Parts: sequence; C-alpha cells; structure tokens
Amino acid sequence: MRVAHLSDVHLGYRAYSRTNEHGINQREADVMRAFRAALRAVLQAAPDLVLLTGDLFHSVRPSNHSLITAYRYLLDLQTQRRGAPLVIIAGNHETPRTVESGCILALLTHLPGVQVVYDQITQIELPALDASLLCIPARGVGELEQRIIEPNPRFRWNLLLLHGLLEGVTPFALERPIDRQKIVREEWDYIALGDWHLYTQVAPNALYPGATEFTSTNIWEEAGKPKGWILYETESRTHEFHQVPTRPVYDLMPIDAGELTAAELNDAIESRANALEGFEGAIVRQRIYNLLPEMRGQIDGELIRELKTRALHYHLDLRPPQLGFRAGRGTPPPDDAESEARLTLVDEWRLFARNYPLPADLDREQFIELGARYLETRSGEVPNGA
Ligand SMILES: [Mn+2]
Repeated sequence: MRVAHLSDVHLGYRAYSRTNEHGINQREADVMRAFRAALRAVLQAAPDLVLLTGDLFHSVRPSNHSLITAYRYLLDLQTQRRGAPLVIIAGNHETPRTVESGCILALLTHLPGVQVVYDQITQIELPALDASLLCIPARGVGELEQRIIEPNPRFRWNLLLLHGLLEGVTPFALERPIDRQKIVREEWDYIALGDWHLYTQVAPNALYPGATEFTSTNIWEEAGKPKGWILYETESRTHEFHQVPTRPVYDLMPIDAGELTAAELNDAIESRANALEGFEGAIVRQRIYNLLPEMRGQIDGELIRELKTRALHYHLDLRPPQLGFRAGRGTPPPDDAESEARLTLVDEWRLFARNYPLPADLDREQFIELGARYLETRSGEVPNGA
C-alpha cells in the first residue's frame, strides 16, 4: 500500500505586513501555494491513502478565506482521486479548549472519502485497503497513558497516526514528551507523525514529514531545511521525501560589531545582503553581536530601508555585548566557553513559551511574538515600522 503523508500545513498562518496583489497577507498566500503544490504532487503519485496528521489550520477559527481555500483544494483532490481514502487528525492549533466548541475539521467530513478524527483516540477501518488506522489527535494524547496502543490483527496493514512530540525529537526539553517506547514499535506498518515542523525519521517505519512551509515560532532554526511530504510504501517500509517549493528563509552569518567602525559595520551589513543570491523576496535575518548602544544610531537607516524593501522581510537582530556571544577576536567571558551556542533572552523566551501550557483559544504564535517584541524593544531592536 502506498501512503502519502502530509502534516502541519497551517493554513491561515500570517506574518509580516506585506500583502499580495489580492490584498492577502503574503505569507498566508505562500502557505496556501505550498499546500496546493504538495497536493498536486500527491495526486500525481497516485497513493492508495492520504494522511494529514494535524495542524491543517493555524487556528481554532480559521478565516473564511483559509476555509474556502482548504475546502476547494481538498474537494478537487478527492474528486480527482474518486473519493479514495483521506484521513485527517486534528493538531493542537485547530483543537479548541472545550469539546463543546466543536472542531472546524468536521466540515471536511462532507468531502468524498474523507474521515476526520479530532476528539478521542479512534480506530478507522478501511476494508477496501485491508487497513486499520489508530488515530491519536492532539486531544487524544492525554488519553495515551490509560490506553493500550496496539494493532488490530484482523487487518493486513496497521497504521498509527499521532499529532504530538515524541521524547528526543526536539533539541529543547519538553514538559510532557510522549513516551517513545509506547509509540515507536515494529508491529506498526507505518507510524505517521505530526507536530514537529522538520522532516525527521524517528525509525524506518516512523516519520515526521514536517511542515509544508516555514510556519514555526522560530523559523530561523529551520533556515535552509527542506519542506515537503512523504510517500511511504508499507510493503518495503521505505519512503521518499518530496520537497515542496517555499519562500526562502536565510539566516545570514552574524556580524561581530565589537571592533568595527560604523562605516565597516554598514559595509558588512550591505555586503552580507548583496552576497546572497535570492535576497530579493526572501525572509532574511542578520544578527549583529557586541553592538555598543552608541553604535546603534550609526547604522545606515537608508540602507536598512532599502534592504527591507528588497526582501519580503529583513530582520536586523541587534544584540548588545552582555547578551550576545563574543565571536572570534573578542575575549570570551570566563566560564562561557560554549558562548557561541548561548541563547539570547528572546530565543530563550521563544523556547520556553513554545511548551508553556496556554488556554487553547489564545493564539500561541501571537502571544510568543508579542513577548519577543517587548524583549527586543528592551534590548535595542530597530523597530520594523510595521
Ligand atoms: Mn504545527
């Protein structure tokens, strides 16, 4: 059986102020374009089964535009697949805090061949494929401890779908990681995972395809990594990763301003940007470490405005000496040999807030970005003007 596995599409994600010719936030449009590209490639691959493992929508109440787009794209896919099975589980982003609020994904059950699980751990049987799918949506993760998770021996193929972070998958510590031993087992023909935005093979039969665009809280950690979907073959337990074109994200080499004059600093900013092929329309971050407060005002405003116009988003990340690391020529502070890896206050905030329990209808990304903006303002960020 051939399975196409997509995850974390985040329709309705918005960022920055730029809009396209239809007045739609450019990043929102990018996310939709990536989804459409992925679905076209999926259709061409003609899989027996399509899986969407959570966070199809970025929020509990997506905009009409996101809803209409998702409905239209999936209706088109399912019409062309003649209603072949498509199974969707809910992620944390589209799961409301209370069961009574319902879940917008229920709308999609009216499409031909589509089944949706957004509440409890649920088994879906697909007799035509001789397959059983045990589905664990975001809300079902809490049930895991009291449940025995096992395949259904009446079916040839047994798949496990889960939206959640397994222990050991993220570089940062998780508050409540999911027990890997409980999930990652040989007895499953495929374990389709969602929630982690980077393509990751946990085991030959357990994979995160990652997101289809850059929609994480800290996209800089993902710069240069591919986005796409997985085509998996249950017979051989092998897979192919299919990349989807996205808007490019670049995290430029940091500049150590410690021993630079204002002119040298401005030259460095300009040459780093100009050396980047594909700077136009990209999402770019330039970090500047060891920037003394008196140098901040000497950054060429004209140059920065020009860079902000050429890129989709140019983020100048200014860090004063006490917060940044001391690269190369600077003297490292004592007992800080690993200072290159040291996080800024804003990065630490983002990591902390990523896992901090919040009310489900509070938009986590907005909450995190608001906090980050406050911190950045304090540490000398040049305001974006938007
Ligand atoms: Mn997600």
